[in-house]
Amino acid sequence: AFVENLLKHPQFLNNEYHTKFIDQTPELFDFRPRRDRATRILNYIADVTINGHPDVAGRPLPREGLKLPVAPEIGTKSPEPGPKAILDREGPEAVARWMSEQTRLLVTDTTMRDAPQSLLATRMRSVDMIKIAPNYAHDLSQLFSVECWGGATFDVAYRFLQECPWQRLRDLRARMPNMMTQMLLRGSNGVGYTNYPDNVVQSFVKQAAETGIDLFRVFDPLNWVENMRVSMDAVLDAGKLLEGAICYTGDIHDPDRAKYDLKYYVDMGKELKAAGTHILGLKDMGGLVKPRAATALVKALKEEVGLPIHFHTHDTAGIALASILAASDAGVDAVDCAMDSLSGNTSQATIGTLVEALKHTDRETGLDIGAIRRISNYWESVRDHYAAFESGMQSPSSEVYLHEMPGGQFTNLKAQARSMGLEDRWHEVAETYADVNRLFGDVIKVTPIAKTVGDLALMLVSQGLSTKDLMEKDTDFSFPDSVITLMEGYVGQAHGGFPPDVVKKVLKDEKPIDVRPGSLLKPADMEAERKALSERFEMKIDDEDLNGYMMYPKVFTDYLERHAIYGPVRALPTRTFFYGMEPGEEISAEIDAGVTLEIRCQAIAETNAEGEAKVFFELNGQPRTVRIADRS
Ligand code: BTN
Ligand code: 3PY
Ligand code: ZN
Repeated sequence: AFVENLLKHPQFLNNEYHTKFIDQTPELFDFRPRRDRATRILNYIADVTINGHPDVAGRPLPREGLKLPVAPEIGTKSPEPGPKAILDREGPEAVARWMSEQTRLLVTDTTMRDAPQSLLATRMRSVDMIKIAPNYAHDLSQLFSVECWGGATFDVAYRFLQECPWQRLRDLRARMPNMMTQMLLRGSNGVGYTNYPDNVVQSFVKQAAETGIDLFRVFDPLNWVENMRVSMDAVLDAGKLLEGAICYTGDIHDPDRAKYDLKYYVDMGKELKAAGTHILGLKDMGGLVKPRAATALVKALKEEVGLPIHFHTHDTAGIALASILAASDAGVDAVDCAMDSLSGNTSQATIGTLVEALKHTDRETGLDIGAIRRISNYWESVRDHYAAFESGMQSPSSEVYLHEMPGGQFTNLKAQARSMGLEDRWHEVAETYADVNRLFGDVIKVTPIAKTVGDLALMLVSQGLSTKDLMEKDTDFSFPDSVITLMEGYVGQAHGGFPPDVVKKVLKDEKPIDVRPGSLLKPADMEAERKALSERFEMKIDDEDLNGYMMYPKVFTDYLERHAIYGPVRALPTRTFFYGMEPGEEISAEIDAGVTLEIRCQAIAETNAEGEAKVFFELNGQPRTVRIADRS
C-alpha cells in the first residue's frame, strides 16, 4: 500500500521526505487497496507525538489540564424562520426588502471566519466549529447571518489544517439549515491572492453557492467595481444574496486624506447599486471608521444610494462598538460582531455588549443574551487550545491609525515578521508599513495589497533601508514579486493611479497594463485539468476538489498527497492534531457520520539505536503498534 511503499522508500528512511518527493516518485502510487483510514490516523498521531507539529514549534503551549471543548445543551425553544427562509422561498430581493423593514439592528456573527483569522492566524479547525453549529441554529436563529467561510480560511484549511474547506462548509450547512451562511469573496481574486480567469471565478462562486453559501460579501482591493462584475454577476446567477462591499480607508474628515472622502464612497455605493448589489457592504477591515465617520457614511449612503447597509469593522483601536452604535443611530441595517471570547482587539466588536447596549431601545437585537454567554463560554474553551497562534496583542492600540493594517492581516504579518527574526522590531515594521503605503500613493490595505505593503515593509526593515533610500539610491533593488505585479496593473487599476516615479523604479522600461487583468487571461480548460488530476491521483476529482485545485493548484495537490498518508485527520480533537497524545490518554474521532474511532495511547517506547520510536495504541479495544522515525 501507499504508506508502506512510502515508508520503505530509501529517501523517506533518510528523512528526506517532502511533498515534491511524491510528485517525482510515481512508483509510490502503484498500490491498491489503500491502507485503511484508522492506520493512517494512528501514524499521524504517532508522528506528531514523537516529532511535534511544525506549526506550533517554539510557540506557547496551551494551559495544562485543558478539557475538550463541550457544546452547551441546546435550548428548548424551536428556532424561528428568519432571512434564510425568505431567501429560499422568495429570493434575495425579498431579503433586502425584509432588512429595510426591520427596526431591530441585525447582527452577523463572525466567530467562525474573521474572528479566528484576525486573532489566531486563521488556524481554527472545523471540528471546533461544527460542534457548536447546532447551538447557533437553535438558540441564535435571530442572527442575520453566520460568516463562516472564505477570506483566508480556504487555503489555510488545505495548507495548514490538512482538511477540506468544502467539507467544512457542507458540515456547517447541514447543522445550521435555518441560518444564512456568509462568506468573504475577494472579487476576481476569488479566495486567493491573484486575479483568476473569469470562468474559474464563475465556477468557484457556483460551487460555493451549491455547497452552501447564502450571502456573498464581495470586495475589490482597489475598490474598482469594474473588477468586481464577474464575481458579482456569478452570485446573481446563482440566485444568492449579493453584498457588494466598499472598502474603507483613511479618514473622511481628514483634509490630508482627501483622496478618500465621503463623495468617493457614495459614488462607489452608486456604482455597486447599478451593478446589481442587493446589500451595500461597508467594509472597514482596519477598524479605521471613527464614530463620526460612521454617522456621516451611513447617513449619506442610505440617503443617496438607498440600499440596506451592512457595516463590518474591527476593534483594533478599541472603538468598534462606539462606531457601531453611531452607525445604528444613523440607521445602519446590519452589523458584524464576534462572540465575546473571540472579540476585541484585531477581531470584531463584542456581541454580548452590543446586545446589552441596545436593550430597551428601538434597535434591540432580539438575540438571547443567555445563549450568547453559553456559546461564548464554549468558544473560550476552544480558544485556549490555540495558544500557539495568539498574537501577543494585550490591548487595543491607536497605532492602527498609523499603519492601517487590516485585522485579518495583523497576526499573519506578525508571524511573518517573527519568522524573519523581526518580531522585536514590530513598531519599526508598523512605521515602515505606513511609509510604504505613502510610497504607493495611499492605497487601500486589504488582501492582497495589504500583503504587498507588508512584503515590502519587511524587506526594507530587514535590509535597514527606508522608502527614501529606495527611491533615491541608484542601486538595483530587487522588489518582491507582489510589488511588481501591483505596479504592472495585474491587481487592477488604482483610484488616481500609482505614483509614476514608483512605477518607473519598479518596472524600469516595462509599461503597466490599463485593462481589467481578467480580460487578458485565457479561460481555463477545467475538464482537462480534472482529467489530468484524476489520472495523476487515480481518484475521482469531484467539482469541489476541482474548484479548490483551480484556486490553489500546489496547495491542493500537497493536501491530497498528505491526505493519502495521514487520512482524515480533521476528525481529531485540536489538542491531538497539534500535540499528539500522552500515555494513558483516550480520544474519539468521528471519521464519518456514525463511524467513530476510539483511540487510546498506551505507551511510548524509547527511541532505539536505529532512531525508531514505537507508540502503542489501543484502537477500538485492539492493540496496535506504530513505528515512527524519531526526527525530534
Ligand atoms: C479518506 O477519508 O481516507 C479517503 C477519502 C478521500 C477524500 C478526498 S481528500 C480530498 C477530497 N476532499 C474531500 O472532502 N474528500 C476528498
Ligand atoms: C480577507 O481578504 O481575507 C480579509 O479578511 C480582508 O479583510
Ligand atoms: Zn474583517
